[in-house]
Amino acid sequence: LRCRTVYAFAREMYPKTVKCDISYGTAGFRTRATDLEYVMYRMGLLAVLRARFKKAVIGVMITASHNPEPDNGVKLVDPMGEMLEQSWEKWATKIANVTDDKLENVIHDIIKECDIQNMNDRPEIVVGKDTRPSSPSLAKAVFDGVLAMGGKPIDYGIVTTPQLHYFVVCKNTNRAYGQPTEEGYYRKLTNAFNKVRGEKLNNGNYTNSILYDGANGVGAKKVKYLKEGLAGSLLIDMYNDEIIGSGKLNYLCGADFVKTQQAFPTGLPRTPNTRCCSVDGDADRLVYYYLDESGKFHLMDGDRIATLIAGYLKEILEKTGMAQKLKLGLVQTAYANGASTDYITNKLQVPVACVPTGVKWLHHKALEYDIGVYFEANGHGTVVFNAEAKEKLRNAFQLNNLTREQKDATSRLINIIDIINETVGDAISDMLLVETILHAKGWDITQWEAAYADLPNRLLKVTVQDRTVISTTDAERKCSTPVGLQEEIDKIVAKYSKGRSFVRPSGTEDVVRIYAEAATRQDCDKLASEVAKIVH
Ligand code: 16G
Ligand code: ZN
Repeated sequence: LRCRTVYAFAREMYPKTVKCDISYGTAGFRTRATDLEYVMYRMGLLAVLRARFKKAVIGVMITASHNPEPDNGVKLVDPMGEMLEQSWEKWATKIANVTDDKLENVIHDIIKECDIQNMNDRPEIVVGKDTRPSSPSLAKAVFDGVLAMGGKPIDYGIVTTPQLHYFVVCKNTNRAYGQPTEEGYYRKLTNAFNKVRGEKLNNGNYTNSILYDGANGVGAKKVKYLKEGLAGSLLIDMYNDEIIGSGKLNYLCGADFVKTQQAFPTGLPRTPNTRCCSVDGDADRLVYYYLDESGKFHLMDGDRIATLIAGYLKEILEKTGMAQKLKLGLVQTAYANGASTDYITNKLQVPVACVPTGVKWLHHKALEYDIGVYFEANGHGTVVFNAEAKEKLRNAFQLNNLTREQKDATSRLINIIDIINETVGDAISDMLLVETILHAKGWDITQWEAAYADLPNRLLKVTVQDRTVISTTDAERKCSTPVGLQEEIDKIVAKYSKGRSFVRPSGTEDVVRIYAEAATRQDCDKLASEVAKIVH
């Protein structure tokens, strides 16, 4: 009977309205909201199959992150907060593109190939959405899919993407990670933050206030609750908080705008030397920046945040006396500024790994360290601690053979773990972590910036007939096809001091991206345009 409901619903309520295929990419499905109802319904079906297969709670997040307001999207969240496992991306693509009359076949294929036997289980599917006007009706399509397939949808309403990841992990760890409620999330973060900060709210050149750009989205809505928990320990001055239906989501503001335009967002007061930060439309990215006295814009992107965090964790680990026992590492992508990689490798002496673009690669690699910091230059990242590392720290704290300094550092580090949302990059949690470190160091934003100077860099995109002819290797730093392209790039790059350039097909747009950096702005722009010419 249930199966009949699944297909009848599909035909009658959520017929496939779009002919051209879509594919489940690095950020799930993302397109115009008006083309997504049947996709959402089908993702509801798939989420239940995935949950039965994993015998765990699965998440569904409805968001198009930093895209314009008329877009929307969906991604599935795996049991430990990871992105949907790659081998299932192909099922997602298949189930989204099949015609209504073949939907049944695909579902049977999945059940058969994955050998799902517990088809009568009623797994929980936690569903969240961002503030887009299209999100409520798309969420209803997900619920209908979950119900038709016999799952139990749990509606978390409007939440940030990282909050949804957190809820999934809380549920699957039997609450060991925290309470699976919004209140539990704020309490965990703010309690830890307030504890580490202590009585002294300002320190050295650090002042405890910040200008916050909410991108007119969920990141603005949620900070209101965070502020209650902070109880004045950090003063967040909120801007761009017009939320539902204003049409202003991510418009001339937000982390993606600030990073890609390298420009100050609209809506914030242009007060010189003031620490500002922006989050994106689903609050999983964060960048910092300020204007100097002459009005010049200075950006602290994901690379800067990563080096600040990795440097600080190294320092504090040394103070705990456990630096030899716990392996710390940083994961970046090819887009990381060469100066940041240099600084972290040579000055801070923290090992750095490079992986392909996309959170799943970074997260996975970071798990190879005891303490793994990962960040994309665009501001998405977090820190993951393995279970053993946490246990070692907690055990050490219980022992009586630590010096006062070691004990303080250990307790600090244990609290810092609770400020961090380890399940995925989280703008709100990352902001609390950055503020904690700047406070501990007594730094204002210019002191943070002084650590190293970014190499001038440029990102271009070119449209080609078929971007799939370009394939890459060595974490996207080299092209393997078309044959000969890499040699040409190498020849061009060799002409420039500190030159570096690579090209890769985008995973989210029909374009090829070109990245270049060099010792001077002029060289960098020349390098980028020379490489763009040979890709065309
Ligand atoms: C997706 C990725 C993001 C990556 C971006 C690159 C996730 C959740 N998101 O948004 O990490 O930076 O794609 O886009 O993995 P591109 O392939 O178009 O350059
Ligand atoms: Zn995002």
